[in-house]
Amino acid sequence: MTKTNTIKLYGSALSLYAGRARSYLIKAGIDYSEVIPNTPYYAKTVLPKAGGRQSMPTIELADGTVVRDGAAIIDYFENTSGHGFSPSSPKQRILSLLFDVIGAEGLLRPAMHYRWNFAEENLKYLEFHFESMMPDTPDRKERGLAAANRMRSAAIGFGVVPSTMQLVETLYAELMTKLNNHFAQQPYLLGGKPCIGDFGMMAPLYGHLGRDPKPLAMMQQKAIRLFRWVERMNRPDADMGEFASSEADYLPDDKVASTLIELLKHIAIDFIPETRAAADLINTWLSEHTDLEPNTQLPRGVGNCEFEMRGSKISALAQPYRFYLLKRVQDEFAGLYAADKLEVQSMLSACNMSEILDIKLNRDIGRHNNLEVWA
Ligand SMILES: N[C@@H](CCC(=O)N[C@@H](CS)C(=O)NCC(=O)O)C(=O)O
Repeated sequence: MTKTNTIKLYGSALSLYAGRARSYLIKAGIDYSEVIPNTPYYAKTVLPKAGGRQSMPTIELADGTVVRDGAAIIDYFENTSGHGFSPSSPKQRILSLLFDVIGAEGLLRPAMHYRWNFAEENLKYLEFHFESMMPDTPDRKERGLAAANRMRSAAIGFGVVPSTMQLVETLYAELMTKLNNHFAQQPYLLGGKPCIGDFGMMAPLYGHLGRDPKPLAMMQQKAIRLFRWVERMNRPDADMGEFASSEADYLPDDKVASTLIELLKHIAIDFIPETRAAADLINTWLSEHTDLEPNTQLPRGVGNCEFEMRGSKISALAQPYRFYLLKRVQDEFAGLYAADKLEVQSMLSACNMSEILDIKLNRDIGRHNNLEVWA
């Protein structure tokens, strides 16, 4: 039975971004009910308060307040409950926010590839879920199929095409190994407790890569420790029985595991060139759109940027939202003491990630009416 008077999470089991908010709600012990946003009530009452943008996750509080966007949802609860999932020391704070960007925006290629390009393993499963997301009308099946087809073609925009598939697979196999190595040493990214970055990483690693049949089987067979992290992230307790130490807290003294540095070095292979190319393209676009009024909604993408990695050319949608999240890392860095800045710089340089502090858009992004907007 759906509980009344609790928080409603509008999402779907299949949704990449809903997986991030759901995991947070579970770990924070917040009572919630998950509902698919396909009802007349949602359309009439919730959607207008969500800036008119139908995106999952969106939450509705008992008093009718609506918060749309995964980062905003987590911010809302962090702000009202004392920042329980934000570490307090400099390197760990930076990494927590950086993994949030990487999870939300940086792993879309493997997430889309292993969902959409394995029909034999995934198709029936996807059809069921897309149909379930549609209102219960006689044409539910057709509408589900149409929505699935729209998503399949949108996925190509992130840069997975026949000529890049092999590279996407190779990089993902290496990523699984690096993640697996880390989660063999530590239950969560920063030790015995999840941080904001863990929730960000749940976006691609649960809804798609840790749940769709094809990549789930791969993860269970090739990266058991990573699979356990995914499972752990959806459980209310720390769920780390296989680790000898049971300290449910971040590593002491701002320590960062060496396995995390190795992981970031690998992620930098495409994250850095893509971030640089996307910023260039969006900044050019901004210079051609100087008449945008403040509070104009951000477009999802402004066109495709091109970059090279491991000798292959990739063309991928340049999304301003990546820079909305990245600015949070940069703002955090700007507020550090000089000595802490040096420590953070040396850590980022060891992972080939130094540039993330400098790559910026020429116009700030804010939030208005539950939408990300140009400031
Ligand atoms: N920035 C948003 C993105 C949410 C998002 O794109 N969700 C997908 C499902 S995983 C969706 O609802 N897409 C439909 C749309 O954006 O119109 C967040 O982090 O919550």
